[in-house]
Amino acid sequence: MNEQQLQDSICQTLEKKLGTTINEATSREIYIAVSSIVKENLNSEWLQTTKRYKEQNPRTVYYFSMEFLMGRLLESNLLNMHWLEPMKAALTNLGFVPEDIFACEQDAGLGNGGLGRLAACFLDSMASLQIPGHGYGIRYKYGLFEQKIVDGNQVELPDYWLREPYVWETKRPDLTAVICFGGRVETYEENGKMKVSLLDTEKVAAVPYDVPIKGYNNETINTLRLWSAEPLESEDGFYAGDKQSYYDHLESKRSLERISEFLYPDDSNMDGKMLRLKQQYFLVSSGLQTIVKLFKQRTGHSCLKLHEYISIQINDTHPSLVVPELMRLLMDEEGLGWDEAWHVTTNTVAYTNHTILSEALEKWPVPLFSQLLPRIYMITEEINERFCQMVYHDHPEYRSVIHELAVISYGQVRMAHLAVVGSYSVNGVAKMHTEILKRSEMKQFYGLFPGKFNNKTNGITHRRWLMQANPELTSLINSSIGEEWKERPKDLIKLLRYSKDASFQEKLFEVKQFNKQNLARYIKEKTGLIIDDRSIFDVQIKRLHGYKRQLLNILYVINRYLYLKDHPHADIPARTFIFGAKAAPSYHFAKQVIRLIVSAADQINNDASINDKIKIVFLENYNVSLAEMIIPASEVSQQISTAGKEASGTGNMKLMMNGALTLGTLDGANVEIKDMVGSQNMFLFGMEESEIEELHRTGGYSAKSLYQSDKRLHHMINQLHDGFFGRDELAFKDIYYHLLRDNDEYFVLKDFESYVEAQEMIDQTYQQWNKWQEMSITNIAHSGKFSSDRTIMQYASEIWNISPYIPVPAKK
Ligand code: 26W
Repeated sequence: MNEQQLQDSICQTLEKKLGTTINEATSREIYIAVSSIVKENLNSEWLQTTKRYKEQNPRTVYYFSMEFLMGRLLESNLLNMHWLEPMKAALTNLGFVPEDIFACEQDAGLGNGGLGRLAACFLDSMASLQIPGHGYGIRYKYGLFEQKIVDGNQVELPDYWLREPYVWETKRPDLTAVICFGGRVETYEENGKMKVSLLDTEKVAAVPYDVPIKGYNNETINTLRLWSAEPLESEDGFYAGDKQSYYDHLESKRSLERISEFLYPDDSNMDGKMLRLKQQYFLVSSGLQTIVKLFKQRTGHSCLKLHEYISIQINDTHPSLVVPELMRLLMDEEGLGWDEAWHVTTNTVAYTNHTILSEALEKWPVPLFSQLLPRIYMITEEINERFCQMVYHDHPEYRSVIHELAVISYGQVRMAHLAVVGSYSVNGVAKMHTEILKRSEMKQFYGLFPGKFNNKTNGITHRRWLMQANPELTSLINSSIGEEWKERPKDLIKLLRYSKDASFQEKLFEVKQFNKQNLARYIKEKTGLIIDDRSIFDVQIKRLHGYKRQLLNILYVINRYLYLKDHPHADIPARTFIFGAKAAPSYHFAKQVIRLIVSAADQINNDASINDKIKIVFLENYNVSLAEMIIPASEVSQQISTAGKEASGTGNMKLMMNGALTLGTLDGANVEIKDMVGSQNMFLFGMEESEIEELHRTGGYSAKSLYQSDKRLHHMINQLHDGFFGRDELAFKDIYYHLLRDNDEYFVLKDFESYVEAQEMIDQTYQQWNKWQEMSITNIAHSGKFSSDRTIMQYASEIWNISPYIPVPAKK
């Protein structure tokens, strides 16, 4: 549709559907009109794709994830449909600001951070590469909490994102599945075969809500299927009047419906909550039941061939119950024998590991697990038994460590072991991360199954993170190297030709200034703070966690401030330090760090004596939409995790793609960024992973002696309780103890000096205008490698055995 047609269509929709006119409509009504026009248009293409899939029955991948951090969908749908430009024009003609209309959409915040956003980027890439691939997740009523800062502290508000109807979803009650919890297992014999039945279970309905995932510049629309727990309408759901009272019955029904109520806000901290295990089984069972049913309908084959048509990728261990649940369906429902079912299962399931932090490894206490899922527990025990037998007989060299490898051990079910044993592929998310898995974390499993292990370095969709978030940079790129890069992001490398081109550098600078002014305006609106758009925009945006070391950043800022107090005329460029970070509600230390950042901001932003050389901005409620505004305006990208701790990172890629220079450690995918751009185009600092390992091994690190011997550190750390923060004197004692008494788990003090040096390099380099631009262009040019299209191509060919479709050239 062209501009005029869109305009007419908006007016018609307002009148017919919303009973209003263009002159009276609110922004929200315009948003509803526009998005329903888009949705209607997608629906017919969606049907076509589904029809094609039905007829051709291609190999399909299902991406199982407890989190999909989708953000807003209107603008990305418009972009992928090639409607973005005409729609923006239509809205402008009608007297509206397109960005204000897009902002009426609530973020779908169904994820915590990196893992959930990765899943969203993967959906975009699968559809854009025309890979038959669908997402299966949970339709949480409440997404990740909304963060407010009140009196310097984080407070959490519920994110009731479904308050208004969600335009993008279609409820599919016809595909409802029934999920059973609890009960008891009875075995009996039938025709000489052992049969199992599960009795007296509590049942809940799983109702899917489908969201279309539109590919860029093609006709493919895949599906994100989100499951919602709802009351069962069958007789089973009614009160039978026997064992329980009516009210107890209602109560237990209610508790089952709470399964899809909210997303757990903990990222990287395993908490053995029964409800979370319920959520995991709920997702896995509804998804698998549907897949098996559809497979039989479409192919007419027995499930013995399931793995020839289907792969299931599990996003971390959260959905690893797919292994015993698929075994259950194949044996108890489809009549396969153990060996047949095991063959199918272990050729269907593939597992991605996203973390090596030990506190994040999922383990469930046996009593909880077996009570909630008695049949699944039986099968898991059998998997464990057979696996241990196999190791004992076939790998005598591992006999002494069987208890370390077992799926069930020390009264716990270890989900990572279940996932490794039950899948045909295990992948890490960056080269370094996969090497650590093979070398240490999963060393023994790697010894047993070397062929299963592989790397798939993460990626991000360049459509959302460059084309959509940064249209000005996109136009600049188009005008110099053409538009092929949109379909072949590696073509961005052609920009290298312009790295020293004065006119290109000037234009890049202007684009950055434009985006910085835009962000400065937003900051002023939200916080009242006026920031200098000529200062260096230095950002650290990610979940708050000890290992990500926001503490290192803010301690450095305090240190810089103390220096400026002593040297008010020092010739260093002004810097704006921008933070965005949510802390898990129960993570005390992380919340203290937020308080420290906000208190430091309070103190430093209001001290006129340093001539506005430092501003600190803590932006509340960091989420996908805020990231889309911050990233294009960023110049320094802080990726400063303790080496060996960040599995990959994906914010590092988004920032690099938008021309920010990385201040980072050799960790996660920073290593691969370095491989591409070279260390001369980044600011690297800090210990390497091997040095840290060495310190751990020898116990050769004492934060206290460093503190005692280093004057600067001493002075700075003392500020934590020496009156710098006035009323907050006692507030930061936990951070103080964390650093000194608990020996600085993440080596903040150890890396401090090297960090300061890297920061000084940044100040110097920024003053060499041409050099900075050149470095920035070099980073953008190499960022094509980090498109999730590359990642998905690798999953498709190396894990899923699905041939990606070669896209046709862009429509003009
Ligand atoms: C059980 C609680 C829990 C919840 C979430 C444990 C672990 C997680 C995730 C694995 C945490 C996560 O998001 N990991 C991040 O995954 C990104 C995508 O692969 C990586 O880029 C990040 O480095 C990694 O921290």
